Amino acid sequence: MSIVIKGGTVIAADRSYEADVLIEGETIAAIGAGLSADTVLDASGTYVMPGGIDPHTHLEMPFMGTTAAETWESGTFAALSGGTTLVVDFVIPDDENLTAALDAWEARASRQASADYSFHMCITGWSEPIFEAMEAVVARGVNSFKHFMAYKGALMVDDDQMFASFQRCAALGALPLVHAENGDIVAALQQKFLAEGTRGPEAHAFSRPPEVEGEAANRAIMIADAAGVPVYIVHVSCEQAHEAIRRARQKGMRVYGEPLIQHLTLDEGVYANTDWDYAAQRVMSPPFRDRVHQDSLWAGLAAGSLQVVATDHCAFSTAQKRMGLDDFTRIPNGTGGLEDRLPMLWTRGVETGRLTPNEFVAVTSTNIARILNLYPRKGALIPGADADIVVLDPKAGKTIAAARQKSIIDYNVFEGFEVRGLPRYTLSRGEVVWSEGRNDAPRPGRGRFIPRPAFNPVNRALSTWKALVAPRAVARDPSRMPIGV
Ligand code: DUC
Ligand code: ZN
Ligand code: ZN
Ligand code: ZN
Repeated sequence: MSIVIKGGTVIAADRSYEADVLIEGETIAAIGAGLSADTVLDASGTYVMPGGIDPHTHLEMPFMGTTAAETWESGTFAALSGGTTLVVDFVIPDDENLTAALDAWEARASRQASADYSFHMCITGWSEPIFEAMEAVVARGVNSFKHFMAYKGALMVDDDQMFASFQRCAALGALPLVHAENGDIVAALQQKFLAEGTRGPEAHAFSRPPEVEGEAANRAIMIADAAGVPVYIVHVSCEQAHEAIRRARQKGMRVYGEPLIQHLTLDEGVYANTDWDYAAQRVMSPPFRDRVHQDSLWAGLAAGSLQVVATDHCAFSTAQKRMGLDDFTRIPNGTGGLEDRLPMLWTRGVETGRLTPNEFVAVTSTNIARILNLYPRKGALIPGADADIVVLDPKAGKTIAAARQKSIIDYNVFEGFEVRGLPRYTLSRGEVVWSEGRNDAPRPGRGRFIPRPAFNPVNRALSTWKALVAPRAVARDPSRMPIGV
């Protein structure tokens, strides 16, 4: 069984050209002129791109006394309908048994996912068993570990725990990720606003100003430098954090920054809305910021100081949000975006001239494939790669509406936004899994776990702490060279 995508313009991160794409089985067989196959997909007038990769989701995650309502079934189908073919979800362990948590995530995902998936492991404490378990986790194809610098008393790790874990990542060839917000300051500000009687969603934003994010981003970067390991900062929302990343990269450090489509397009004014539900539905951490910060994030994507656009899809129903009706600190944190990321970024980024189509591909797919060691199986349209493809029609548009979405959430933070750049087709490992009006049902269980092997350890500290981390002699496997995006 072969498929040819005919008559479109192939958009890669580094060039654009007119060509047909031939798919045999699950992979790309050839790209060129005049190709033929059993099935022809008409791509005239469209852009043919590597499927979107969303490296930041929380499907069915237990969090803040409830569980994110978006399931693996609904979330991965929403992803495919919006051109995203791979999600990387965060495993949160209950205790020191990291592999048991990985089993639990894998069980949910394998039964329900219609898109491919991969995992990051969260490090929420530090102990000998966790140190040992990290190696077993890497052996199972999870080469990245996330650290929360916020959520004090719950998920937060402190500096000594983070430094220990970062050193372990360095030795294992794994990539540390951080949620950069100073959890001590957030906790103090939350208490201050509650004590003053400011209990609504607006206080959520007041309690998490850009300074707490900038401080934590700087601290994580310096700790990574001391440990001699690259670091990836999730949901960069403000200039202060972006500035820290820019400065570190300019000094030669491997530091990566990921803005979310929500922070690029929504601003803090949403928290002043007098409709409590409307404001609470938009409570996430970090909160949305003003336009100055949005401009900084857009500039970073164009300049290359920020590399990836994700969603942090962590979607709660309105009923769940109401857990915080009289106390903003109890509103479950999180917003959705999986289904809308590509069209929103196309409309607000490419159509406005802020990003080129090639930059769009880089920040939605290719860069993160390289950073997470998925490349070139994912993130590239080249012979031999998985045929994960989005055929994006720049003229096809819609008005975003919760009433018509694939996500099972009862609202959408982009409600009423006009977007263009919808997928005419989405292919996952050679199968047409979405075509408007035709493939419009989820196929639970067809998604596969995609393992991500460790990198060769980098072990290069630039700071005066260098002596703490003597470089280890490692056998260099050229297929696993360190990331560089
Ligand atoms: N932020 C959120 O808004 N939700 C999930 C976790 C996080 O860090
Ligand atoms: Zn400690
Ligand atoms: Zn986070
Ligand atoms: Zn998150």
